[in-house]
Amino acid sequence: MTKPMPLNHDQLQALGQSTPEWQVDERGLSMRRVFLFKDFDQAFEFMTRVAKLAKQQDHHPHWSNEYSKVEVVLSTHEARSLTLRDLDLALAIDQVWTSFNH
Ligand code: H2B
Repeated sequence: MTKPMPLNHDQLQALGQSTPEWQVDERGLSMRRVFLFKDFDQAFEFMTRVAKLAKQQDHHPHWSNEYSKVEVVLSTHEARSLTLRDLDLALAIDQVWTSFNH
């Protein structure tokens, strides 16, 4: 796989439009979204589905779970920044969230 490049200014602007629910940190190095579910089972089911996506995309979230809350932070370690890999995973995670019965 080619080395991922940090997103440039225009790409960061576009990111805000395609994934508006995600907060990009002030230096443009990571993006974060919190997901709230009915209970732990739902949250864990969501994480299971996201874990499969992460495996498919060979790109992995930094995340935490406490009962019904899942916090996801995306960043590309290799680039020490946000890259298109984060955007792709964020879009896929948003689809999982949309398909969820929350
Ligand atoms: N996930 C994230 N978030 N950043 C990376 O740079 C990364 C990864 N690198 N998952 C991948 C795996 C890399 O280690 C493999 C070899 O492609």
